Amino acid sequence: MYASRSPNNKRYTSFDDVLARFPQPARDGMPDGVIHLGFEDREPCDIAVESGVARVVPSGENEARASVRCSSGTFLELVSYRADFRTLVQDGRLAVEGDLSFALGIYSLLLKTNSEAIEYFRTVDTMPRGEPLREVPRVRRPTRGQVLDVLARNTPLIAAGMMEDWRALQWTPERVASEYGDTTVVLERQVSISMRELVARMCDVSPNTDRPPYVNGCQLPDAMFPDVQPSPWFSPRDFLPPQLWMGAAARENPSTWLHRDGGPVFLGQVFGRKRVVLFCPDQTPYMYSASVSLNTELIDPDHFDRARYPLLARAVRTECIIEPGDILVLPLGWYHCVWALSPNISVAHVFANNATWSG
Ligand SMILES: O=C(O)CCC(=O)C(=O)O
Repeated sequence: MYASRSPNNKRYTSFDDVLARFPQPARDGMPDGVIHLGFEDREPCDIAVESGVARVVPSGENEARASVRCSSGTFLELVSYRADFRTLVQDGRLAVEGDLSFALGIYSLLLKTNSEAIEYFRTVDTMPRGEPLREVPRVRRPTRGQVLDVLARNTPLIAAGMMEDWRALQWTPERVASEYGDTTVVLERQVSISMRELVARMCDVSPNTDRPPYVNGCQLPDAMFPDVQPSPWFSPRDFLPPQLWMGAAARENPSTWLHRDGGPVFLGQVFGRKRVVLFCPDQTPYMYSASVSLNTELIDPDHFDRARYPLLARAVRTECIIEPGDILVLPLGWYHCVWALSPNISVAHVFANNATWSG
């Protein structure tokens, strides 16, 4: 599937393409409600979730559980994986009111049930494989050919020694606070915080804190861009803007819950160590993912309700530890759950879109 560039492109070209996606099944567990999409440059649109189905309904007739305001161009960028939700909110290009989780649920519905994406997931979920992977191979300075090979075989790899030209490898929380202290980043639930305050809070966490502050993939602030290099193997155009993952260890809890992403991920470890638990896409039958999608109901594969999720006990997992200078190459469809083992900084590059990858 990585052998050639697909002529098809997952990008929506018009708002009518978005509307054509409805009706469609809502995600498992999504509550009923209406989202009001108010555009600066076109008619508003309301989408309702009722009894597990999302459909377009006449605008303004129902009380909205959440409402979003932006230009239609921004909206198309957002749902085409061309812009990051948090960054748009932070930049004031998109405003959300009401139930944020509901708004994010609708957003993920638009992103993730795209028929091409479903086809990609189906392909990796069902491709023939040999023995389960016992250990993630660590390769020093793999070539582009080696990386293409692991992507084609859909197996992960730890690439060591590829970040030597990242100035970010010199980052420590203290250094980041002193160089980028006024820079704002976004924590979970859209809370903005200055880097200075984040570092102060993450370095002052009691070992018993279950959920210390964690920046979960917000767009790397512009000021920090020059310190990281895009993947050495591909063009910067193939990636979403780099994402920052930064914070303290959360006792036994994962820093980032179990999930999989819309494209292969290159997770560059900058400071501290991380434990990553991985499940191959062929384990999907045991993962309680809502049909073929990115999300699973499970959030922590170490602690879960065995009566409710009995199949997870059958899933084969692989674990690895990544250290500063490692890039974890995660091909499409691999579920991953991540624990920061200490104060931690990572930068991820995610393929923007399988279909526009220009290998
Ligand atoms: O480093 C983390 O906490 C999570 C990274 C991740 O899940 C991702 O890049 O998809």
